[in-house]
Amino acid sequence: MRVFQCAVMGSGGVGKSAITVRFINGSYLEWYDPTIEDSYRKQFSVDNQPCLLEILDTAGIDQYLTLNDMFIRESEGFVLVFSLCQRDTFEEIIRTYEAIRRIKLPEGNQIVPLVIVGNKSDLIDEREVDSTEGEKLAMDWKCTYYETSARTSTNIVPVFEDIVRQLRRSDLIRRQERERDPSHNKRRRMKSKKCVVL
Ligand SMILES: Nc1nc2c(ncn2[C@@H]2O[C@H](COP(=O)(O)OP(=O)(O)O)[C@@H](O)[C@H]2O)c(=O)[nH]1
Ligand SMILES: [Mg+2]
Repeated sequence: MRVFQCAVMGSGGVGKSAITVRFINGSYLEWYDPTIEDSYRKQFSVDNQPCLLEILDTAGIDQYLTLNDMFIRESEGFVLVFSLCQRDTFEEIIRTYEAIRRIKLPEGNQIVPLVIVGNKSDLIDEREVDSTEGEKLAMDWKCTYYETSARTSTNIVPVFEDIVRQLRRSDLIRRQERERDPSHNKRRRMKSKKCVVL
């Protein structure tokens, strides 16, 4: 089965691990080691079709920017998480999005499967980012926006179903491009030959 690769990115403390683990095994732990980077695989069904999703829960350590670039290169889809209770984390996903565009679009990708997630929706009184701001960003980036709570398990599954739908759509577009223009693939391969020195 085709394995879709997606990365969960965003500032430290926004709930990337809580969201990922909630989706993978349904549990919620108050504390995860923030430095741990882990990848998980889950088989589930989206629109009555089975799929296999590999999720990389990044540690989001800002000083390792080159590492972030490597995750972006290796991933096909992105879940960009910010905390609804911390405005600076909303600004941070804009910077991550710019890095994704810089890396992904020159590789010949027309669109990048992406979901924006505003997490901690259960902390109603502490909200610093309005729903309309997330929705506007999603409109600008032509992607989708969800408000989640890993604590109450709100909207967690829809986030991952959505990224799978986008990944399938992007596969389909690529297949159609290939059928229309067989030399397209060769050009893409030539363009993407790169050497990364870390
Ligand atoms: N109230 C609330 N707290 C959350 C939620 N998601 C995560 N947290 C808490 O936020 C802190 C950071 O979560 P974590 O998943 O480790 O963040 P990461 O650094 O982005 O992986 C932990 O104390 C979590 O318990 C949520 O939806 N609601
Ligand atoms: Mg974490």
